[in-house]
Amino acid sequence: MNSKSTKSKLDPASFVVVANRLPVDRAERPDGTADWRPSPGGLVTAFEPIMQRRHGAWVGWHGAADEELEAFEHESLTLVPVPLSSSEVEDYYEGFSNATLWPLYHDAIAPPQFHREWWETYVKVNQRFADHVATVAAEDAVVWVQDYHLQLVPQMLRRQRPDLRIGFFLHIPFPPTELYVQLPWRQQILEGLLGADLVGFQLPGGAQNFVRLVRNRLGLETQRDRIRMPDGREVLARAYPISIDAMAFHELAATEEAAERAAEIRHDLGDPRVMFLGVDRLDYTKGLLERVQAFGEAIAEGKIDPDDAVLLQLAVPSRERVDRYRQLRDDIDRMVGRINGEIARIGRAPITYLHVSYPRLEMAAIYRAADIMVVTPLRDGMNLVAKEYVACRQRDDGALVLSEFTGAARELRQAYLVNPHDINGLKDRLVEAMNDPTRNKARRMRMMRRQVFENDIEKWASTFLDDLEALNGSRAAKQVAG
Ligand code: ADQ
Repeated sequence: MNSKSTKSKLDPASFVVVANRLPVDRAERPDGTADWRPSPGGLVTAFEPIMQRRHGAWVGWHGAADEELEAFEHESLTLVPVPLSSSEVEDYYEGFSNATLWPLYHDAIAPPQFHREWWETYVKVNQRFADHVATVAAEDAVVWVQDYHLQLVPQMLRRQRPDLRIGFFLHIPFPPTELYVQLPWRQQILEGLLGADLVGFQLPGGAQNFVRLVRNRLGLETQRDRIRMPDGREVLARAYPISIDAMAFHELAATEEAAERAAEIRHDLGDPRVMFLGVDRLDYTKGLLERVQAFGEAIAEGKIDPDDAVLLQLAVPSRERVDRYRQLRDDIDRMVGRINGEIARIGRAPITYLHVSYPRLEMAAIYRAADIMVVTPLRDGMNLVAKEYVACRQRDDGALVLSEFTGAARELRQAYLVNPHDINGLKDRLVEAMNDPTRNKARRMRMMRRQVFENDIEKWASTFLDDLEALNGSRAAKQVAG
């Protein structure tokens, strides 16, 4: 990978993405010097063409605390690292972002913690991100701010740079009023988001929650998805369900290599008749315990035959410095151990549970190998795993068991939808997905494949950006006219 540090002043960028993390991870060259590798993720894929068409920059933390780096070019992208100290990582990232906002926005599945020092650091760090953007953005540039870590950035940026067109997208759910109002800094966050011209959510429900809050709590005038600001601006709040690079996943899964790996994986799992699959970040919102429990009970009750079926569960550890995540990891380890201990025979465990992060090709092979994908979050903004599984089908086969509480459930209506809190219902759905006649499964999968291919990440990004430009077009027109 060719990365070169640009000590010289950067050319101003006409399109700027701002996210907590830069889209690269540091790797070491054989000679010990540092290099950067693109971190896998749909966002980079979505923005790449736009970044190349316009002069694009990405502003974000580079992942190491207490280190300041110069901006650098990486594969035609300008990357602008924002430094964070270790105490800022604790208070802004692990604290306010992941122990206050994350649980609060996910239905308070875990109790959100409110600490004033975390909030103060969140404000300080958001300001730093805004300052970096203000320095790199060209006159009239389009800036797209990503996610819950940076909800104050739109307002902070607008104060410094009223010329910019600012979009914001929230990747996680926006909670109902009753929950949101617990937040001691509820007003500041609403005002922070209202600095944007366009505020995007995964689902219409999130956009409606937001509009209702600004009307009732800030007393602003609203009309459907439009909010009138005291300064005469209009802010639009609308849903843009995110997706994946469906064709890239499909093509990866279609390769000879993936086909061979898929066969090998099934063989290594003991050539089961039915392979169930779970793929998640290890997070308490993902419903891992419920899934494993339902699978274990279905086996114990003879509804699923362990000689016939296995569950492969991949769970990449995340946020391991947050207490609640360590505790979850122990709970799942214990539950999987208990189920396997009670039911397994030598050489054959019903649940294979792995904490490994795999490259894309291996993921595509695993999806291709699986007969039944089980996605059971208690709350999830979208859930890309469900869409990745569908994209990796080579025919209208396989089945998706999907929680009603994911954003994806609104689009993938033909999945075997389930309430993951209802363990008996979940068990029944697993069994139904396993035993449903092939033609029923094919009908469901055909429609889901169409949905995923017609609504890919490229469409998501271009719809959002077209709306953002159109809005500003009309604002500019009004200014010219008025
Ligand atoms: P996440 O909560 O991280 O995303 P999700 O949408 O499922 O959840 O994305 C997880 C990604 O990690 C997928 O692309 C998946 O392939 C990858 N992954 C998981 N396990 C892996 C493994 N073992 N090895 C390699 N890759 C693995 C947040 C929100 C979601 C929203 C997305 C995008 O919580 O609701 O869908 O952002 O907006």
